[in-house]
Amino acid sequence: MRKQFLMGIGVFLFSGALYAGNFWPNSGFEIGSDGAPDSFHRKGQDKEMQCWGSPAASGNYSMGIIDNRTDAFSSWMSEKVVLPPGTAGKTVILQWKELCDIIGKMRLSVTFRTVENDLIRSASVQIFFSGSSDGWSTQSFAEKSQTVDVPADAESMMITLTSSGGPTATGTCYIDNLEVVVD
Ligand SMILES: [Ca+2]
Repeated sequence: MRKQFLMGIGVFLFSGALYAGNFWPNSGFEIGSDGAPDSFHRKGQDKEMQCWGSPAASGNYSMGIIDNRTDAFSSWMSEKVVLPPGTAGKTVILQWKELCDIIGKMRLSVTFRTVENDLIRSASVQIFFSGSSDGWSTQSFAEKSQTVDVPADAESMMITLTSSGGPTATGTCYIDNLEVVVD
């Protein structure tokens, strides 16, 4: 019941906000259950570091990591998202909003897999976060984007937010409005 209610709110809030052609599910992180947004699950050494809730750039939820340990890291790993037909071999644009204050590095990791579920290692992309994002002092999310080449033999894509840019990294990083469109 709660999930249906949230889905209704999500569609209402974001029907006009999403970029045309976005194929990443649950971009605003508003839909979820059991302490996690749909499409992502908890990974890493310390599963108490992940957070799902406020602050948010849209609606009531962002997805984040608050890492206060220099000896451990934490991650939110997405499920496999099947690429829309015709995406393989092209370039996609990742767009997201971030609110981060980090000592060391955290990162978004983008990976691709073949139809046989083999990781295409050469195509993996790491997008690093460090320091304070624009607007941190006023708790405003900064808008970011990054182009990523999709290998010709890719069938699916995964995105991971992790505080492992070295386990000594500490700080806070929230992301919201994570969208992927074909360039
Ligand atoms: Ca949101």
